[in-house]
Amino acid sequence: MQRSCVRLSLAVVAVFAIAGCKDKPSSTAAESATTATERYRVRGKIVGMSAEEIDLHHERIAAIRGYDGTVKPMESMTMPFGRGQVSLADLSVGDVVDVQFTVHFDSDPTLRLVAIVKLPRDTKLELP
Ligand SMILES: [Cu+2]
Repeated sequence: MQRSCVRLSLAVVAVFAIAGCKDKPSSTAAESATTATERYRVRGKIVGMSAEEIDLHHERIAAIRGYDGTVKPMESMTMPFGRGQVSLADLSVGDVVDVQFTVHFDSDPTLRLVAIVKLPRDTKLELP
């Protein structure tokens, strides 16, 4: 089942390539077809940031798929999240946020934000 889905995705990519779809480079289309696009959600506190990423001290994530494909919990930790398509303009260190992100083990940045919502600063987080 899994295998036939991958084959179908590749066939779809091939059709787009043949159709001469110029919206995206073919490598991007292939990547989106083969990379898991599972979306995760977690809350945390911004402890560092640049124009391109935030360092988020996040709460425990109950289930997340790792490099090897297995799904496990991830304990609370600080990790960098690339801004992806999200604007970081209104954010600053110390903000408490609720983020949604995707994971891309085959390209940088590995973690990419797809949504970020600022929470009240006094929101109680479960951070060790
Ligand atoms: Cu983490």
